[in-house]
Amino acid sequence: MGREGLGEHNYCRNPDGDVSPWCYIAEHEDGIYWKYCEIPSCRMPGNLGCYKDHGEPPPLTGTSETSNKLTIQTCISSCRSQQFKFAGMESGYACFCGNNPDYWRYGEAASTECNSVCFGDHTQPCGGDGRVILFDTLIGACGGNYTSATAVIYSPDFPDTYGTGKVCYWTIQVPGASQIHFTFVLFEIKDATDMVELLDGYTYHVLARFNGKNKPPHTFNISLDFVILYFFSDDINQAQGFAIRYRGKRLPLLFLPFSEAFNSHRRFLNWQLKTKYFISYLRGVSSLLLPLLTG
Ligand SMILES: [Ca+2]
Repeated sequence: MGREGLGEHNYCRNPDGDVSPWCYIAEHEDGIYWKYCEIPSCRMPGNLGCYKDHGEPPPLTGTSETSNKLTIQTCISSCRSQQFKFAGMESGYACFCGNNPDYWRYGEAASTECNSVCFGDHTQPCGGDGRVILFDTLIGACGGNYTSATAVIYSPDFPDTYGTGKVCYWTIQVPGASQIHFTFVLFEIKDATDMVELLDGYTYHVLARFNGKNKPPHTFNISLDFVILYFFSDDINQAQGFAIRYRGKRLPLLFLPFSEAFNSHRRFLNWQLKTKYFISYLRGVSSLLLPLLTG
């Protein structure tokens, strides 16, 4: 990849939240162009990779269709609406859906072999000749429920621009977390009417609101185990949207704010007292029962 880049450096990077890192290259016919780089560990989460397809049967055996307007998200949306977990694009115009856990069975290929442009968006990769690029259909969904310790949530229709009139909610509830750490990997919203909000999952109180005028910090923490992510778009000025990573964090008692530490200490004292009373209660009961049983 570095050898193909402009100059001697390896300038593969991903400033625009694309499906893979990329770099500018010098093409003989077209002048300067860009290509995806082969760095599998740097793929966007949910891009499952590039796989070989020998045709019969294909890696995804649910349904398939072709379209000369294919984009990554038109295929993902079609598969998602049919309740499939995976979506795959091939040769720029073919879309496969399926739930096959063994989609890798013909072998993984270099991501550079899945560089055929999508017929509906020439900036997106839609597989290759005998190569299918696979995605989780959760990408670009309008809403969902997340309980895993960490995940990345994308704006609706990602990596296409988000649609008009979207109203989406995602619940993020991480059992046992004392706070949730958020990172905006990508934030591209052009106007002040489209917005991303974070709400307290218990009270629905708005904790933060970000839009094209009020951009979010790169990372921030919310001291809750239950947060709701909300997205709204109006009818004009659509954009790429966002990708936000969250990670639930457990803090040791030592690092909890004093009031929380005091509360857990008080709960512990309450528990000790209750246990003590319960033991006394059992003793009392047994002292009543004992004469009955022995008598
Ligand atoms: Ca707008």
